Amino acid sequence: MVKHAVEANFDGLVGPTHNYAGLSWGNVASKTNVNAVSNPREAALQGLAKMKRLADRGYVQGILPPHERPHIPSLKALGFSGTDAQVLEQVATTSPSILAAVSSASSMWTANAATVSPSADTGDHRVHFTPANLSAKFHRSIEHTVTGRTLKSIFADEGYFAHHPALPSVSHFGDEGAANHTRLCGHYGEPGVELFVYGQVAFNEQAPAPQKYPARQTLEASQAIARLHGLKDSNLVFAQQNPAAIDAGVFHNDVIAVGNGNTLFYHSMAFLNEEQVLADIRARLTGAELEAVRVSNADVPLEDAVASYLFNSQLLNTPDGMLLAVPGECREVASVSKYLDKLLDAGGPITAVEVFDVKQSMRNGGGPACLRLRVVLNDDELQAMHRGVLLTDALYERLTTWVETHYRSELTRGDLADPMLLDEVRKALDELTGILGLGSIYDFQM
Ligand code: SUG
Repeated sequence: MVKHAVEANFDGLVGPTHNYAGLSWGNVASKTNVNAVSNPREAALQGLAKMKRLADRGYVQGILPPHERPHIPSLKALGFSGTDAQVLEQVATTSPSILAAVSSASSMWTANAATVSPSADTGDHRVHFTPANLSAKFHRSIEHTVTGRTLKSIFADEGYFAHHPALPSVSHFGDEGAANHTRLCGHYGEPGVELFVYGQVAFNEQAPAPQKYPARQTLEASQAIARLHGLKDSNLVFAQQNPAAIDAGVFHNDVIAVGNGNTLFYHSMAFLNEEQVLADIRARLTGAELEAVRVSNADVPLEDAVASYLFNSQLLNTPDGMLLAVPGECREVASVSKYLDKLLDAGGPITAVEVFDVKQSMRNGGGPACLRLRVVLNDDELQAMHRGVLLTDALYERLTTWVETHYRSELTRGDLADPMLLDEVRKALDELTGILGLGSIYDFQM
């Protein structure tokens, strides 16, 4: 019997060290805004406001906490030594780029936190989680340990939830999590089609690959996750991202496509072999017909898709159809704004468009969809998880006050070596694990 299930969205709470360090080659916004002055307080409040608006609409909205940054254990592993203040001083003087990397608040983009397969799809009928190794970028490769601890703390009941360690942290198994994974289905509680999109085949140097920017996800990583999660061939599609799109700044598939339910909203340049991808999905999707909403390059040129992050929108069920929750930048790019008006007139599955302001995150290449990890949960699983991380009015108020108390409103690269900043972060995060009831998840708490 099909169980009733919902899609819960777990947004990353932006951390107190949110800054613009230009760390992501291949991510246009990250490079464009390098050294801009950031506003961590505004960034966190923008994220909370997005969560609140969606929670108010009745969506199940969860929170994943930020990570401890600057991350002193990573610096010690690289040979910096002494007290925390001495470590910070040494790294700031000799290797400021390493300090920037271990200070990034990049765990906010929880679409990259993990790949999650709902229990309706998996071999043992538990929800499976694999934190992404994020091995393509050093600053992100240090996220998976704490991500794994957090997910285990929230989804602790082994009767319902299964946790795998991140894949081996080498380029052959480069894995960027749910940003390259979309699930299509009739109802959330029914078996779905898990679409894994990869940028490169690691063990075949002859296979098509981008020329300019790195492909962060390999086919081999996607296949490994499908095996670990016990997914069946009949529910799986592996699709290669168009290398030309990666070279135009589409560093994750969720910058050019988003799926929900029976609907895949995508740009004509998203996939290397578009027709085959659609045919593969159609052949496997049961209980619903695929609605393919294709945006042509004539309507929205690829560079406008990248600049506006049109496809990094959340696609959400409503009683009347689907809501596309777009970043504000979509109304600032003429072709995209025009397209959105046309989309609403077209009478397709997407029946509403709403704008969300996440500008602080957008300047680092993270739109509304990057900021959330989707976890499909049936009613029993929703009851079994730790509910202290689900947003309520009271929790929203509490977290807003927490941000206002602990966060700075200006941060530059020069501030990252300030030992006071590290103290502020630890104090704030210690309080946060208490607020969320998560127990000890950070290294400084162990
Ligand atoms: O990995 N930016 C992130 C953005 C991640 C967006 N996520 C998804 N598309 N799902 C990245 O490139 C920039 C940090 C800096 O430059 O300071 C950064 O890490």
